[in-house]
Amino acid sequence: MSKKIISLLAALSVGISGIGILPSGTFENFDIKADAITNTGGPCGDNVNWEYDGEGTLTFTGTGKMAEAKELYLLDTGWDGFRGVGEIKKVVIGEGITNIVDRAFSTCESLESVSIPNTVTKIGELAFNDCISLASVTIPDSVTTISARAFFLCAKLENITIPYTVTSIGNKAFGYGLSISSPDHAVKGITITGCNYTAAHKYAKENDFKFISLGNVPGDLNNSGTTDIDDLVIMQKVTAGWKVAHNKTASDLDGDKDTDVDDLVLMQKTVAGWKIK
Ligand SMILES: [Ca+2]
Ligand SMILES: [Ca+2]
Repeated sequence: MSKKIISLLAALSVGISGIGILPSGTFENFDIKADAITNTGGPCGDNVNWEYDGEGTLTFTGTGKMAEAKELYLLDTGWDGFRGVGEIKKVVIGEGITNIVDRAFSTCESLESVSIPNTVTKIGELAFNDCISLASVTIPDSVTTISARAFFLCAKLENITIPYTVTSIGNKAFGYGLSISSPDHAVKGITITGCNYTAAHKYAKENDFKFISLGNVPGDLNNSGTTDIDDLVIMQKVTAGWKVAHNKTASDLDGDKDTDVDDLVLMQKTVAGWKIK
């Protein structure tokens, strides 16, 4: 679908919402009440609201899930009229919100900064598609899934750090699309920073992108990209004095340059699901 058509649909959407006849059921998981919609804010989930300040900042507040838009190509959100050049420059997603929906900020061509809280676990498909002004993004370590083409056509996004909590990265999630006419070309200078053997490492390898290693995931003694019961078993043997092959930098969890029972305790907590800083 051409950009002109998308813009037209967006404009229509705003027009419709402005005169209060937006049909209910626009979102799959949320039954919109037409009278609750204004062209500067409204609900987009059971407990999530959006608000546009008219000066470039789109803010989301609340808790839980943002609602998914229903149609594949219709952007279908209340803020559609502010996509495109010259409008949304900054997106602030409030602490407590757990996802960024598919196509949430697709074609927000002036978007320069986005704040993602460490409650978000999933970044949806095409969420930041064609955000041509976006030069940096911080992915918090709450995120586990970055969906296909999440940052597609973000030609300025050359450096991206992926936390080891991310276990799934979709096709062309980032690093692709210098322009709409060359969607298969890698972004110049694309560099991924992350831990060895993780989804980030695999994505960099598969796409032949430069990878800057942050070392193993803390506690990943067997180079699997995750820290789990297998690593704990190795750690128990190491701290009991056995000679077992393992990644020595990953075993020193508290950073005191030695591997001992303190590290074993931290490892037990990690494997039990505690977040160790
Ligand atoms: Ca491991
Ligand atoms: Ca130690």
